[in-house]
Amino acid sequence: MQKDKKILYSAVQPTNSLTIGNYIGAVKNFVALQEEYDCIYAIANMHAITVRQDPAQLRRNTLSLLALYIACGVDPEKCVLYLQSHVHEHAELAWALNTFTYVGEMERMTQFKDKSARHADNINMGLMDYPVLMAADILLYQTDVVPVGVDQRQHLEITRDIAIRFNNAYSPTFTVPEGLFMKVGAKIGDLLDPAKKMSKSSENLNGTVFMSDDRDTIMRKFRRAVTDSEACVKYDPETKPGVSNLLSIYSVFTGKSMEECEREFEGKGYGDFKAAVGEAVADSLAPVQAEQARLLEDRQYLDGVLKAGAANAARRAGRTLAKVYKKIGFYQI
Ligand code: ATP
Ligand code: LTN
Repeated sequence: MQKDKKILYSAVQPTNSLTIGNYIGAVKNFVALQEEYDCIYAIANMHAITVRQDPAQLRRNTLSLLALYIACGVDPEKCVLYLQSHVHEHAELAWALNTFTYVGEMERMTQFKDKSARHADNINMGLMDYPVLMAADILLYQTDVVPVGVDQRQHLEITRDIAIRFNNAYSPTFTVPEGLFMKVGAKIGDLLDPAKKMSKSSENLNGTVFMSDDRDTIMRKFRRAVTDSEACVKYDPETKPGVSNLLSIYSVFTGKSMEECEREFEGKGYGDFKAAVGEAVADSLAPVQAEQARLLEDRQYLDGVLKAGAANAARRAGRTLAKVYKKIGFYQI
């Protein structure tokens, strides 16, 4: 056990294929962080069913996300990598935490309001309870740090509130986690509407670049990306949201600083700029896609990773849940 390292937890839902927004805002950072922290990464399939999923597709997406994690460099030897539904403590802690969460708080969550509007025919209790399950995920592992995109900031705040509330009602039980938000790429915008976050569930997917897109599709999507009429490649998210979004993507995929990127495109037109961003993304994704495909052929290896991950996660989660059950007065034999 790595007691000297801080505990870091994050998860991604296996809905659809991941976008480069998910990659930049989440998975890419997971790789860099695994050296410094005691990392636990989950595939949040229990969160995924808050929106109706096709069962066969959900199973496929689960393995595909696992393979993608590993293909991107998340190392199952260095961190805990597991499937949320394999560890029953998540559902159990979520139930207990429900009694420390107010209906009004959940109704105010931005994501709940957005998703209720988008899925008006299925505003189920799970959709509303989503942040409590997320709090259970995080608190079960005595997490210190949670790297997520800014869209999850509100959920992290409520996790902290619930932890503090529980600790005050009994005695210190949960570590109160901190969010870790990256400076560049915390919110990648839609290529056609950069004010909106790039999402795998937009109506128009021409502004969303998927990790699984081939080179031609990637080039086409970047060619059509919205810019402005200035013909000047400068980073200024306020006045130039489209160009700044493309610069952020370019900077992340090439590893160059923003200044370097700006200098590279001095005096160049948007056509050249957009083509260069597309090339950089396609070049970076090609080896990841190849490795993901190779891993997906090796089901035995992937199942082994999930099995080891679940055993490890369950051991850690079990300790916290036992403490909680004792404090709330569940009789133990
Ligand atoms: P959807 O796009 O369907 O609304 P989602 O991608 O937000 O769903 P998750 O798959 O759970 O939902 O997100 C995984 C991670 O990716 C989270 O940490 C989230 O903050 C991050 N993320 C999602 N979209 C972006 C984005 N456009 N820019 C940066 N980070 C993002
Ligand atoms: N809701 C998250 C996915 C998620 C998560 C978590 C992230 C589920 N459980 C715990 C961090 C910690 C999202 O990113 N959309």
